[in-house]
Amino acid sequence: PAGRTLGTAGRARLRREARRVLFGNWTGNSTVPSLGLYPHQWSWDSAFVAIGLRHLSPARAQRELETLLSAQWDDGRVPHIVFNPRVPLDAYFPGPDFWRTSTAGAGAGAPRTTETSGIVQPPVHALAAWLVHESDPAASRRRGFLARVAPRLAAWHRYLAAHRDLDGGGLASIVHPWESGMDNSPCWDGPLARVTPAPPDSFQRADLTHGAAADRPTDLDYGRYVRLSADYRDHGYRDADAPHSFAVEDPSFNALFAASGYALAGICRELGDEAGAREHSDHAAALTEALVRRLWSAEAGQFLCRDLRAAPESGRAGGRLMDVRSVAGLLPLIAPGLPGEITGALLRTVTGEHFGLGTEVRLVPSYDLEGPAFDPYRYWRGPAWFNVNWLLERGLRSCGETERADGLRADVLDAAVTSGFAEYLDPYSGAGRGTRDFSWTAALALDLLG
Ligand code: 9YW
Repeated sequence: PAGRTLGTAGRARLRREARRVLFGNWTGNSTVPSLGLYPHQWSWDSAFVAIGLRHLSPARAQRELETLLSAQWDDGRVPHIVFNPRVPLDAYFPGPDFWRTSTAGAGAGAPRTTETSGIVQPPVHALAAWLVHESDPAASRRRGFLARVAPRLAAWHRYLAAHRDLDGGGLASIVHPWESGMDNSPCWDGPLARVTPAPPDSFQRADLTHGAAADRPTDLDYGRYVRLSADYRDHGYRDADAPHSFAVEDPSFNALFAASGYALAGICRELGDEAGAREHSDHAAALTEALVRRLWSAEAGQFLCRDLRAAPESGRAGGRLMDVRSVAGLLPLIAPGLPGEITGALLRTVTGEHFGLGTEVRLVPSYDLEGPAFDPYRYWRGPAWFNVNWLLERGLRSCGETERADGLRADVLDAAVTSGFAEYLDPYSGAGRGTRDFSWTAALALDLLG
């Protein structure tokens, strides 16, 4: 379907509604992704939320990021969840009584007085901080926003570079599916098959109280998520000699790392730190080079995930590329400096039969429309997500694909408002799935409104 353009009244309604969602989900220091389903602060959600909040209140957007970064560990990791102590323990699983980071994570430098999870999410934060600054540079300078967050962002990037390059090839690895932000992507089916699930009676899911079972990960997935988290916790969340039975190089995580590296270079330059700027842009360029060297598949016409625990192909880098087409493999479109032939191939893939942009679908799906695991309803196994489509819109625009970017922008705006700011959509019909009044859907729609 062609892009639908919102009229003036539609735009005003979207702005009003997005504001209602974001202000309704604001807790005083940060924003919850959703009041019922996700009642704490999530790491990459907060970055996307700040990108939208900057249009309503740059001060609040700054605060959102500062709150998250204040829960940073001494080793530099930014936890994927920061728990709100006022929320009942059984409202979300796994909660603070499972992760127990203030005690179990003491050796890795977890905060003593704030409970967090022990894993991470994609590093979108420097990009968000830079966009928040740009929305009102005078207000940002007055509060010394960038000077405040820059050392924490630099420590975060150092953590990923120093502790998560598990194969020494220049990319950061994820050690849990939740770290990708795309929890039950079919990419994880292979690597997870080697993980012994925790017994079903050893934990109690809370998500099914708010979401339909058919839209969510399965109990077997959860058993494996729990096993991986518990093993890391029981190792004190230390990365040295960690027993990670799941270790994957994810193109989306690393593309966001590269984009944030360039943003961090911009932040350093603004602060007059030329050496820091050079360091971060050199590192971002090296990440892009490593993405191409380790994860590009010319045959697939997209990036693939590398399973570091699989038997290596002879003569190649560690582990094995997985022949599974996730939208994660298209997100390097946002990394500046990709070779032209790769950008061209990515554009062919996103508009081809596997992802259908501009032809069969309303928004780009999370996984291959023709893949054996495709399911239009189940979470990251097919549905279209707003953060992914926002990133693709940005990537298309940066490659000069203005018309396609404009079309996608119009479709995202229309889908956001007609679905009631759904968490995700059936990519064909555009019908909302998952929870409603979802924060990053509202935030990123607001950002695309401009
Ligand atoms: C869960 C909060 C998070 C997102 C993830 C998404 C989901 C948590 O929700 O994971 O319990 O399933 O997969 O990307 O950050 O919105």
